[in-house]
Amino acid sequence: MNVADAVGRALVAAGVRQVFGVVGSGNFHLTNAMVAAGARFVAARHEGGAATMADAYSRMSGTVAALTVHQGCGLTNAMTGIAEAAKSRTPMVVVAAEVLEPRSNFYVDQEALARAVGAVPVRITSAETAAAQAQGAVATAVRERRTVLLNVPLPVQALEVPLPAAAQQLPSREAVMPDAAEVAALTDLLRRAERPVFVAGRGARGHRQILEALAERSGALLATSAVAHGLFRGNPWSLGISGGFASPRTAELIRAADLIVGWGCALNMWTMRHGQLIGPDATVVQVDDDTSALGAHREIHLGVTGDVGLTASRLLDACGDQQIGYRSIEPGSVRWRDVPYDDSSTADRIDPRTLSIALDDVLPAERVVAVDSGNFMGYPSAYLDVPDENGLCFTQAFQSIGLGLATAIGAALAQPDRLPVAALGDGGALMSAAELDTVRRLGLPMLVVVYNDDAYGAEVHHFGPDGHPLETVTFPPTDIAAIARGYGFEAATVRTVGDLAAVKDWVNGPGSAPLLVDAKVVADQPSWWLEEAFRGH
Ligand SMILES: Cc1ncc(C[n+]2csc(CCOP(=O)(O)OP(=O)(O)O)c2C)c(N)n1
Ligand SMILES: [Mg+2]
Repeated sequence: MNVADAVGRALVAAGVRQVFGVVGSGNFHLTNAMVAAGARFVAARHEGGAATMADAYSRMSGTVAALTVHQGCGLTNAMTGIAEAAKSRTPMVVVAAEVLEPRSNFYVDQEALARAVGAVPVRITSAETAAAQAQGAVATAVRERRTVLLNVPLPVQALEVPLPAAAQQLPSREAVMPDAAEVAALTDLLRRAERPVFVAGRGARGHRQILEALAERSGALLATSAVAHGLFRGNPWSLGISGGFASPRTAELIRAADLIVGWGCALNMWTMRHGQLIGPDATVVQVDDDTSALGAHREIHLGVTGDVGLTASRLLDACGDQQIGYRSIEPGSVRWRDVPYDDSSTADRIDPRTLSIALDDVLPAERVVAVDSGNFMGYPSAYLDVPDENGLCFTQAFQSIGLGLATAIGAALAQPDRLPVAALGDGGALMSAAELDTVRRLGLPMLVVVYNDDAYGAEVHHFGPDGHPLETVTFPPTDIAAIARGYGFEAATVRTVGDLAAVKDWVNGPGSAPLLVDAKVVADQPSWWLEEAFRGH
């Protein structure tokens, strides 16, 4: 056995079951070794897509996926997706071939690339250490929630390994026990609060039950950040998403809270609308198992270092009597789709709100939604209902456009019983169009919805009002439906609600091909969240 085989085998032994990539000579043997050891490999058409597929798969499956790339250019192509994963603390391993000879065409300082985007570089250095170093890479990804770049130099890959790697235990992250004094301090705050609101973030995913029980006991209302959307779905005291996507009623109720507890949630400028959702007299608490996250985005009154589940459970034990808290009010509807609006649809352009509501009605409840970046992104995020915290995959930590389609692919493979929905702008769709091939090749029953305004709408609305020239950010119409048909999709051009009959037919049909909807949307207004974001800046 050589090092390439040993590394592939060790990665799978350590828990990697799903691999995405683009295979070149440098990662050919590594990839085949992972497949031989039992992993599933999905060939993407661009490494940028492969990186985000692995990221989304890890997020929506709770496992650690791998990305495999060719040395140098394979890795640089993947960097945007790797940056997104690293910023989101996605446990993921990037297995990259590497050349160490600076005169090679493929040479680039791969370690520096990893560091530049917050990924952890690791290198396989010898035959003797190969298996342990590969397993160590997975362990770092899982235990420290990091995106790890595992560099495997070509000369090392070819070395003979004397013994096959021994089987080992799968790494896991240990739950951090909260400090008793910090729990006591939060117990006290919860007991005294009259209008407590819990805002659950990524770290709260998987802890619905205990958080609901504690919220019930302390009379708290429940909200989430965008990355935990769906966590409290169906709870009558759930306010939905906190932040830019919050409905007016949700924002009003959070703004009136006297205690805000962020659970595994950064309470960053997006989730707290640049602080505008925090009332002047509100006490702000953060619970996180990573001490460095406490107070990283805003001033907090109390930080509790601890696992969300363990901390909530300690608090429930300590809280004592049931309290009315914030549950004396009538929350009313907190859904965006119940907010009245003037439908701006014309004969040949559909209002993006009308489009989103109609889609919400026609799509099955069991869905997994991925949203790209752009002016349009608030509509699918706020108007499309999702079944639980694995129903929206939100790869927006780097705010890159072009990740939405690959996100939907990774999420679809992680949640195979759900209808995958990719909501994209025309800019993001055209940037990532190569992965339409991957959707079709995998036979995914995906709906791709393009909110097509023939523009980089975010820029148009940012700069248009000041009278700047917009030729660099506006485009002649592109027939994205025709492009999709070329990739083997069914496709529909949608200008009116009536045109959405095609989606209904597709949902009720055999689903033998994915469907792309090229929705020509009204483009004269910036979306509400973008307007607010501009104001915040
Ligand atoms: C990789 C990348 N390039 C550029 C940008 C800047 N940018 C932000 S939104 C946007 C326009 C996106 O256009 P589209 O996908 O059509 O969505 P729209 O804003 O029109 O709704 C651009 C270019 C970015 N965020 N990411
Ligand atoms: Mg656009």
